[in-house]
Amino acid sequence: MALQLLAALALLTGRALSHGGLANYTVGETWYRGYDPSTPAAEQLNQTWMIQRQWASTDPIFSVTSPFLACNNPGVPPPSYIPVRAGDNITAVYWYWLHPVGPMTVWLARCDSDDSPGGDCRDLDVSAARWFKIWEAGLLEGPNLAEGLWYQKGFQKWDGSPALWPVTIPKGLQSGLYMIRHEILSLHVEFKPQFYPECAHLNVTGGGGLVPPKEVLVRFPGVYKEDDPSIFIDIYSEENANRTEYTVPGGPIWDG
Ligand SMILES: *[C@@H]1O[C@H](CO)[C@@H](O)[C@H](O)[C@H]1NC(C)=O
Ligand SMILES: *[C@@H]1O[C@H](CO)[C@@H](O)[C@H](O)[C@H]1NC(C)=O
Ligand SMILES: *[C@@H]1O[C@H](CO)[C@@H](O)[C@H](O)[C@H]1NC(C)=O
Ligand SMILES: *[C@@H]1O[C@H](CO)[C@@H](O)[C@H](O)[C@H]1NC(C)=O
Ligand SMILES: *[C@@H]1O[C@H](CO)[C@@H](O)[C@H](O)[C@H]1NC(C)=O
Ligand SMILES: [Cu+2]
Repeated sequence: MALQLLAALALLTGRALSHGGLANYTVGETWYRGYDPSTPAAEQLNQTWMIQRQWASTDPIFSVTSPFLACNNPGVPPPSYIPVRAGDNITAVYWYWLHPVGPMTVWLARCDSDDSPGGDCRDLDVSAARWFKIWEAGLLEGPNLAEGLWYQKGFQKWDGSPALWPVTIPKGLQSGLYMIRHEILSLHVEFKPQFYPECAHLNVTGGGGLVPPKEVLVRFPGVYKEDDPSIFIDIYSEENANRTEYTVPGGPIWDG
């Protein structure tokens, strides 16, 4: 059944069967086009409409210490920003997504912070940035990790149409320039986690005075550890056969 589905999807979309990624963003009715690894880079990089950091392929990042864990490979910054009001939703639009298991998280990092005053997100070193998690979802329900319903399985349509992932920009967040980082972590291969991060530049307006506390700020790479049982895991193992709890890695959520 899985193979038939994959074949059907390949026909429907006409795309090579591989992994996937975050294609576009919407805020309200406005669409913001992201980077497309199947279109020549020269037609996209530095275009005034570009708001997403470059991800050159749909391949995952396999290492928690990869320099590309923050914003994918190579992560070339775009010139523009997605304007969004604090408290509004931004929706990530994925091409069909085919992996069912693992957590999904959304992170922000201030570009013009004390660390980089007046900073443009173009100049931000995303591996040195201080990220905070604003959203997460893991195992929603089900008998165990392998067969349960994860958000990752639930958000995709399974019919070849794009998958939508909305999150709310914290209402009280201080206005300013931020990076937004969406990460899907796929755990369907034993002890071989696959990270799919994509980053875009945000111009947040209408916010409050809230700044996340130091305790929730993390770095990529850095926050994930080799021995984290939520990351290096065999979901099919006997010991996980009845497990219905899963802790999303990366620490607590700060959502204002
Ligand atoms: C994009 O702009 C940057 C900064 O001006 C420049 O270094 C880079 O070569 C440009 N890249 C392309 C593909 O034009
Ligand atoms: C993303 O936007 C591009 C350009 O408008 C469009 O060709 C593509 O179909 C969109 N992808 C998804 C998954 O919506
Ligand atoms: C806004 O995002 C939240 C958080 O994901 C979601 O629960 C809600 O349904 C979204 N609202 C809209 C209108 O998409
Ligand atoms: C961010 O938005 C504000 C308010 O619209 C605008 O004045 C400012 O120029 C924007 N900054 C960037 C870098 O786009
Ligand atoms: C899982 O549950 C089944 C059915 O109740 C039981 O037979 C099995 O021993 C349990 N396995 C573990 C590892 O607890
Ligand atoms: Cu994949």
